[in-house]
Amino acid sequence: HSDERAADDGIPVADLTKAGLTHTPIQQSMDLARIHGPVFKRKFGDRETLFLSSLDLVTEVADESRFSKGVSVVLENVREFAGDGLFTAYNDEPNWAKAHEVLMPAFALGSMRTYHPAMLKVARRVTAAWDRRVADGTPVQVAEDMTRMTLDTIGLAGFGFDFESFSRGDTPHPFVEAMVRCLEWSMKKFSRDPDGDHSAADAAFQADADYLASVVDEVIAARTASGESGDDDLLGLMLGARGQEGGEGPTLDLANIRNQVITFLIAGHETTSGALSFALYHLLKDPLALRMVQREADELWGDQADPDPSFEDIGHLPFTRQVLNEALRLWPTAAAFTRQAHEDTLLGGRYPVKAGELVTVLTPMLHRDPAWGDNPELFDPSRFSPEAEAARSPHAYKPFGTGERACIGRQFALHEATMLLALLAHRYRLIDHRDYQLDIKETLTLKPDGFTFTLAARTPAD
Ligand code: MNH
Repeated sequence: HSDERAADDGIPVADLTKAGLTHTPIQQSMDLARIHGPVFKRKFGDRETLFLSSLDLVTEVADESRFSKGVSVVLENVREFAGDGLFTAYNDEPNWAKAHEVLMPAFALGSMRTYHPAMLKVARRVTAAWDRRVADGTPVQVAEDMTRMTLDTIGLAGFGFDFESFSRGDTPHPFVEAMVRCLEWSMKKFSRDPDGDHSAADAAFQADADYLASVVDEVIAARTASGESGDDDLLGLMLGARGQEGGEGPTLDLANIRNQVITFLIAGHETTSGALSFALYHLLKDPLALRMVQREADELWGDQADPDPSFEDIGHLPFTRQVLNEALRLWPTAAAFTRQAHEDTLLGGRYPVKAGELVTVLTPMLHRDPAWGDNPELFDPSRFSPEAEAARSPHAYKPFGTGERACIGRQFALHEATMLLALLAHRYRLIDHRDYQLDIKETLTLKPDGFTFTLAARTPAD
């Protein structure tokens, strides 16, 4: 419950200073948008954040001549352990442009051909683990397994490092545990008591951050010592761009490469894991959509017990891709992004924003704007048919952010996730053994919490 008052500028203010931020700040903000509409300020202590979620206003802040990416208070905290990595760099930090130039080619659609074998190898770890669930009838912990799979994939494809997440039982790799604690620290720091003593939490955080850096240094040292260039993975590209002073193109220093590796391990797995988990949730609850994914997979792989998806196959799964798009509409797993005004300006001709001021786009509510029709809560992959997409503003859908600082890993995530979804739908029946009710956990990203189903083997094409 929040105090309300309309400030001079007519923007409703929800003051949460007394009530406090919950441990689900995105869902709390979605509720505030439902109460106050697509423009409101959330006040917490002496900090006010302007939230926007209508198509017309997001169209304005997406205009790169008026706004750029802003580094939010939470991202400032993430900077404490990801430094000037791509995700947390300031727009004018020279290392952003250098790293962007070095890494862009590695994320073009064609480069996915290079990562395809590693992605398939890890997809097979999922089916091996799930085949055992079929055999013993135990439920799958969906988000946990998707996190294992996306972490192993970015580790192998990006850096030639194997986290071996499927052979560790319930205890993740210590790197992952440290990373999760660092993310928790950066989220909690936002809402903590300014007068409290947080030195113990900060010291524990620093130890975790140092540990992350030391693991990454080992990965880099192992690559350097092996004498292999690994030219075509992310680490190989970054190391190759080092020390050719006077050569063509920019160079990256070791401290920055370390920040990039940490950034990719974080950005490259939490969000994709959530996207897959929400897609599986919706397929479980929508047998017709599941049937259509199965039909598409059957068309490619028929009744093969162990299909061998080619790189090209993944481009022939348009409906599966639509399912992922629609899951990311309802639950964009990186649920907010921040924009910063270049000059004093008026939004919608009436809401004043000062030069340098930050505004936050609340993506799940943008994705429920009236532009999506009168039943935005309905899961409906046909919203992403080519005709429907052509008829809609590109600014109505922003799960990967916007502009120059939009997600670099989009193709990577979609290739990996489309392949896995189709393979799973081809191989298993999903059984909703507990009538799962959606319960969303927020770390920095969104994930269905406590989500399980059981499995049965499927005879393809039946
Ligand atoms: Mn990703 C930026 C969402 C997968 C690496 N990502 C962003 C932003 C969003 C986002 C939103 C913009 C944030 C901002 O404006 O502050 N990312 C996603 C989603 C998925 C995803 C929803 C999966 C689904 N991201 C990935 C993957 C990788 C990756 C996979 C790496 C392999 N993302 C990045 C990086 C950036 C980014 C790096 C920062 C890019 C930049 O600012 O130059």
